[in-house]
Amino acid sequence: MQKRLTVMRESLSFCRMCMGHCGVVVTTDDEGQLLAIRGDHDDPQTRGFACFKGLKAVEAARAESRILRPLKRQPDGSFQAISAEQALDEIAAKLALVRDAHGAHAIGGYKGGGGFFTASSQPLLQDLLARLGSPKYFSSVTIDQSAKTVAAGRIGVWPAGKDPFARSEVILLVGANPLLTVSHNGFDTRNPVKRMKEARERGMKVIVIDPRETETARFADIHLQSLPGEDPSILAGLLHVILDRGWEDRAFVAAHAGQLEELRGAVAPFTPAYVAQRAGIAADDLVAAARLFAHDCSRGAASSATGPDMSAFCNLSEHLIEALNVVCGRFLREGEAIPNPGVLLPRWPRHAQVMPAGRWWEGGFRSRIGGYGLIDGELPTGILADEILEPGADRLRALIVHGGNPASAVPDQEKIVEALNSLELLVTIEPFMTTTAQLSDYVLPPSLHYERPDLPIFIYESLVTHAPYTRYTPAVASPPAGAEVVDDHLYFWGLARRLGVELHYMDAPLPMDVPPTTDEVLAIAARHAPVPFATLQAAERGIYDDEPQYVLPAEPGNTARFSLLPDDVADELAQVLASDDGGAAFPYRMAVRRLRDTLNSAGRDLPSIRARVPCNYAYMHPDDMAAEALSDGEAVTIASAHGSIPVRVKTDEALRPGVIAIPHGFGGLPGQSDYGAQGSNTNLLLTTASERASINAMPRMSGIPVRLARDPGA
Ligand SMILES: Nc1nc2c(c(=O)[nH]1)N[C@H]1C(S)=C(S)[C@@H](COP(=O)(O)OP(=O)(O)OC[C@H]3O[C@@H](n4cnc5c(=O)[nH]c(N)nc54)[C@H](O)[C@@H]3O)O[C@H]1N2
Ligand SMILES: Nc1nc2c(c(=O)[nH]1)N[C@H]1C(S)=C(S)[C@@H](COP(=O)(O)OP(=O)(O)OC[C@H]3O[C@@H](n4cnc5c(=O)[nH]c(N)nc54)[C@H](O)[C@@H]3O)O[C@H]1N2
Ligand code: SF4
Ligand SMILES: [Mo]
Repeated sequence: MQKRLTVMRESLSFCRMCMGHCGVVVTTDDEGQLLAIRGDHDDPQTRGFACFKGLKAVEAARAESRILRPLKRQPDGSFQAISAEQALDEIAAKLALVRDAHGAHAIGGYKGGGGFFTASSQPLLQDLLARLGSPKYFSSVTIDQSAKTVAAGRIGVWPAGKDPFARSEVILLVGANPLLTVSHNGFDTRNPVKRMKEARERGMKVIVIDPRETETARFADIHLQSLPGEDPSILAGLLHVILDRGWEDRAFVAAHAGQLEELRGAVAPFTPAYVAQRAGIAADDLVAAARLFAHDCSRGAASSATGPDMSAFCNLSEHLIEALNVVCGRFLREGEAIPNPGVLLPRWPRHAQVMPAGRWWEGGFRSRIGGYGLIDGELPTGILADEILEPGADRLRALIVHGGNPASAVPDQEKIVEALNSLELLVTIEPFMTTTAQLSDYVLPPSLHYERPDLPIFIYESLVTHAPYTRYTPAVASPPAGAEVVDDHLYFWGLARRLGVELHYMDAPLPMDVPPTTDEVLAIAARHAPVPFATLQAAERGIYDDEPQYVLPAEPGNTARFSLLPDDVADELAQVLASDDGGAAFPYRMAVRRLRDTLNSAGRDLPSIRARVPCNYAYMHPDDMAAEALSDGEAVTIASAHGSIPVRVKTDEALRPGVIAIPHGFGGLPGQSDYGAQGSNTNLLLTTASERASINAMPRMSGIPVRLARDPGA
């Protein structure tokens, strides 16, 4: 028998699993099937970097567990493959019934990370709901870092942006590990280890506030290894020291900030001694951090990631981080070049002036649940379960999930799963049988990233890409033979057409007679690019926008100011002073942390990822392990005031004593989870009832008081 010759083809593309957007070289066979992926050493942005989980895209595309045809749940709970046309007909008919019986408000949607990283479809769930007349749009953003939006809405915005990473003498990172997560708006994450080394070589100082000596903290000049949940005190303490010693940027504050004296008064109780005792750090280190940031250096901003934004008083922490930047004047000034003024997004004039606090959530739709308003056009996911469960005319009865896994990702897993189970219709656009897919009436499988043309996550381009750069990728691989998968946007288009509404991509109406190709949609996304779409498509490793944009002088007569201490912020600071640590019943604090080889709950079906990370460990400092007489791998139960989970413990010398760090995204459905095979879901320890933040309903997800018990069954 003659051996069949396989023609291999190499194409350039970029990974779209996380903000890293690593440039890669993809190898496919003569049928377009993925054979291999490697980092592209000639990529101008990421210079060869690519991570383990990103490179597992080959395995994901060809996985046995990948869903290749639309699935419909049967009365016995099993799933049957049906055609996409049948699935869309049935889903649209059911949505129409719900709309006719209960109004459009009964239909909602939740978008997760998979939906955000699909440029041709990322705004479409929200648009479909808006066209139907429903404000019930939720996303993973409000169980992530929406505190940043709240802070901007309470303190104000400097449209020119903060001091860029490349020009910083110092950066202050609060609860962020960009060297591992390749994700951060104050750090250059294009090959982050390389960028950190280069920045250190040019002399940039690094201050880190984190309970763990993370991959990032290892580069720090000062590491405040604090207890989780104490950022409000630490940040108020830094402001206290700075204002007390007169290290603020007086000219900037005089010109652009209001309520400095009120802020000074409010942070006065947060003396170094008080903060040290609360946060478990040395008072001298706090003063040293304030000195390095505010006195010794004059450029470079404070920024954060999930650590403070998932802990109690998240909105206050973010406010204080921004207050540090305001008080120290860490913003681009008139005449300076903006690192990435927007390549795909339209440019707009950036004046050296403040856009005053907008408090956008105070106008517009308000939920009957807690009176919460919209954060950046979204309802907070912290109330999603209540929106479904709470009886009443406005009850949510049908939910479309786009590239997300709320059954695993949303705090208080029991409650969110009960809510998802009680829906009249749950539809999930998702390539794998996630916990959410298991609960769904229909699962609609999309093509995976190398199988579709795409752009980077351009809605955040100025934050993510620290250069005026963008790129396009064509589809470089084909879905497996026989697969009935389409690019995500076609599912939204198919539903919109059947429901008789005209779908828009951003502001542009999509043709509703013939389904738009992915490139047609991307051309709309790229309509503001400096080159025609065809030129962008032809540029294999992307394009730069050579036209610099400079910060303009303030507009004449502009007197807008940052609000350093609005009343609600003052109230929250007072509440911090009155708060305690959970008491002796809960001697440890649980902290969030992420793992290098997994991305939230995604990829858990892949054998190679399972082999590396079979379950999530509870990481503890060796002293705590010794005090509890525990050794690596021993089974314990971790309990909060809300729930408990089984886990195995593992020593982590990088952690501070008193803290237990457990990664999220593991475990199956409540009651059906096998720890050894799946790990445990930390959202069973959390509640969305009593520990929801004001304004964005952010549940407390880190700094949770917990106790540990030996597992009697182990
Ligand atoms: N306890 C606790 N809970 C947390 C967190 C925590 O730290 N602790 N972190 C929170 C954070 S920051 C986030 S962002 C959320 C994440 O919340 P989600 O985004 O809801 O959860 P993921 O597990 O990231 O799910 C993404 C899904 O997208 C799918 N997907 C991948 N590619 C595509 C695609 O091309 N199209 C489609 N349609 N789907 C695709 C993946 O298979 C995966 O199932 O979780 C939050 N939950
Ligand atoms: N490998 C990998 N990369 C990812 C992800 C992943 O799951 N895996 N997820 C992606 C997503 S959705 C997101 S949102 C980003 C998140 O990106 P990061 O926020 O950088 O994620 P973490 O590694 O969890 O870093 C949070 C840090 O906060 C610390 N911390 C915990 N509690 C507190 C606290 O109360 N205060 C302070 N100061 N620190 C605290 C933790 O020790 C940890 O080092 O990462 C993205 N990238
Ligand atoms: S860091 Fe990993 S997951 Fe993120 S874009 Fe790069 S290869 Fe993909
Ligand atoms: Mo996230």
